[in-house]
Amino acid sequence: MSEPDCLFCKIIAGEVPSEKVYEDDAVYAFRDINPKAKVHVLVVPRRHLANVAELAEADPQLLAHMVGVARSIADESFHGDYRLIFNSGRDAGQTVFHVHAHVLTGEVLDE
Ligand code: IU
Repeated sequence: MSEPDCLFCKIIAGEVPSEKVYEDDAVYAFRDINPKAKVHVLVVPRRHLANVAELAEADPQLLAHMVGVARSIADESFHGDYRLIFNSGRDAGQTVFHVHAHVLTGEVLDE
């Protein structure tokens, strides 16, 4: 289920270092190296799927679980408010083709 050339598969496997925030059987969450908010965490399913549409089709419960993890991170680091972003496709800014949710929280966010 992991792809040999995928950066996030390597991070999940511990082959590339990351600052872990949370993990369970289904997801791994770590701090983005280039944070766009005081708290910027990437929530990544262990299962390698390319984008959010593929994930929603293959395993909608896993997508729902990721949303729950995002909410928990926001509960712990702020008062529960957060922005959740899935870039999907190169022209939308996706650079890593292993689906991930950007969780932005920890401060009042600009619009
Ligand atoms: P994107 O939605 O595919 O653009 O998000 C990829 C994110 O992965 C981006 O915000 C990067 O800063 C982040 N990232 C990282 O956290 N660690 C890395 O080693 C690399 C990218 I390369």
